[in-house]
Amino acid sequence: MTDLSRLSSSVLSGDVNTVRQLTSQALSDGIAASDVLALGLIAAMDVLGRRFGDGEVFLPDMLVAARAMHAGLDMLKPILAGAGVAPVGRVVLGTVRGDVHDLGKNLVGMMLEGAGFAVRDLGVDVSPQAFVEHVRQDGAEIVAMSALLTTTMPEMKTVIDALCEGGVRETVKVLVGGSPVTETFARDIGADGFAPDAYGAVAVARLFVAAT
Ligand code: B12
Repeated sequence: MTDLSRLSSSVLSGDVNTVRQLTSQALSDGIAASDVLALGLIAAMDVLGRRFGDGEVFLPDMLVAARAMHAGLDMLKPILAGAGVAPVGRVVLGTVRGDVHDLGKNLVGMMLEGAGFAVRDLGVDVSPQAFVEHVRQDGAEIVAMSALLTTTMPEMKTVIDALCEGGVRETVKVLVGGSPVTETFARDIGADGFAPDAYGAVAVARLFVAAT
């Protein structure tokens, strides 16, 4: 049976080839993709965050590890996302302006796709105008925003203001998340929902579409 802690270590050391090999092996061993994700890939990012906070690792280490995590994520994506499911709702997703963290956002996108949502991923460093334009273009029911920095969290409120000014606030539900974001913050900025992780994001998005 594949040792998922070895997968975590490979992510931490940025060993892309071993990450691919162990991810593939874990799946062949019958380990659920969600466990490979949580116990192998995300676990590594948690360790990395602590080490970065303690000054033990630096930005280049984080970039190298993030690239390795992406290699594993790419292999899990088709499994987590499922196939051929009719869209249950349309989501415009992005990491807010000034913020380039995208691993969590990508997971949220994958899980939503897996739950049958059509997801327009605008990427990172997304301007408020881009959110508004794509809500209009796609006729989306949900805007999902990610922020990983305390300095970029206020951008979420700027996007909500832009949705109001653009006359589309009433047509969408706003879902926010990212490690520094809290339920209280979400309420304070006038978002409709918050979830602490990608699984929670799906649960809230389902409630949103059920209510429309
Ligand atoms: C990898 C990483 C990077 C990579 C990002 C690569 C990439 N492609 O994403 C790089 C090296 C680029 C980077 C840069 C920086 N980083 Co950085 N980074 C991290 C690290 C180690 C991991 C983040 C991560 O990917 N976690 C794994 C994912 C899966 O978790 P997640 O993002 O939290 O997402 C989950 C939930 O939050 C939620 N979620 C996320 N988005 C959404 C959206 C919705 C709608 C919902 C419902 C839920 C949801 O669901 C996700 C899945 O369960 C964190 C530490 C940490 N452990 O968080 C620091 C961290 C976020 N970074 C930090 C900092 C300071 C920076 C820099 C400013 C460093 C610098 N001095 O330049 C820059 C900023 C660059 C910028 N302008 O954005 C700080 C932020 C501190 C703060 N409170 O503001 C952290 C916390 C590190 C630390 N301990 O200090 N970083």
